[in-house]
Amino acid sequence: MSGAPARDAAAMQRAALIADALAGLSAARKTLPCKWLYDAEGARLFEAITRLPEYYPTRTETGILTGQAEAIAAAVGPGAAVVEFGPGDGAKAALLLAGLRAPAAYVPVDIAPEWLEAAASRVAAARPGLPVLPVVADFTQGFALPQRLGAAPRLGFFPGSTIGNFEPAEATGFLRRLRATLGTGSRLLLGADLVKEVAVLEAAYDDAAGVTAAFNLNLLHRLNREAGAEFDPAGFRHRAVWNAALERIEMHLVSCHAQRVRLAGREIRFAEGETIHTESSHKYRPERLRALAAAAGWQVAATWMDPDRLFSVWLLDG
Ligand code: AVI
Repeated sequence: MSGAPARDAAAMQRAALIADALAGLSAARKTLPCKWLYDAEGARLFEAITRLPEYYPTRTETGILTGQAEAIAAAVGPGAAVVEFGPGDGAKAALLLAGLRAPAAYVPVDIAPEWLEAAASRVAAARPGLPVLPVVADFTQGFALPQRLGAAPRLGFFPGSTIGNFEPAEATGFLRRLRATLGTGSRLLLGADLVKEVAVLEAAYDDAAGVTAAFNLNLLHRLNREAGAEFDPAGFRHRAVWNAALERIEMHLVSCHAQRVRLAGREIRFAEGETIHTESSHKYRPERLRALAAAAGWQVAATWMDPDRLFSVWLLDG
């Protein structure tokens, strides 16, 4: 995108950010949708999080995809068209596609065209000759797959445990829409993080180097940059806490003192210790994940876990 369409898209994004911020920060319990964590700086910080010693999900899932490549390829079968939702840098797709038998195509789907380029070129390098057909779309909504896929069996790919960032009811709706997009008879390879010791979970979301804190606080910098807000990020601190009742890690920004912040012509008041809830990362027990999938019309075909049962990869039949 360039010129006027790019400016229009940026203006629409800014309007949506302001609307979400005003709605979320006017609520009795202040909240901001976690999708706004990912501007360019947020994406860079998230990339750094995935390499932290405390953040086990990425390396554990990668270990499963590598160690179980044969079993996954056998269960998926030959000729699959792999449709990845939110491919990031395409590293996991490259790993998956390297092991699959005669895949038909790779379709990375993302709302941001710049992400698609990175994924497309990494996969093209890992699997030369494989048709790579990027689609710019908001994959949380329905969208059309490229006609060129023909009758190739579809394998949706949603690694990384991003399913955990949805509220469970939203996750069901999302998985149902994926099934409608991919078509009946399709399959889905899904990564899901598992419930485990609280200390391990809290450390993964509050690392010693402070990268996750910077990732969370970047949301306030983003509101200042893009929405003309007047946050003093030094007046807030990062908190990651396990919510045992809802089996999720919550990220909050805690106001260090009573303060007032201007945002889009409004004044937002914070009491000392009041928080903005910025992200939930739900952790699943296998039986809950199975029930979630079933409620969305998917049946479990196979499950793979690491020996320490930190993380799980699921093959679902639609
Ligand atoms: C993208 N998502 C799966 C990450 C997670 O673990 O919930 C986002 C994240 N937030 C803090 N650290 C990582």
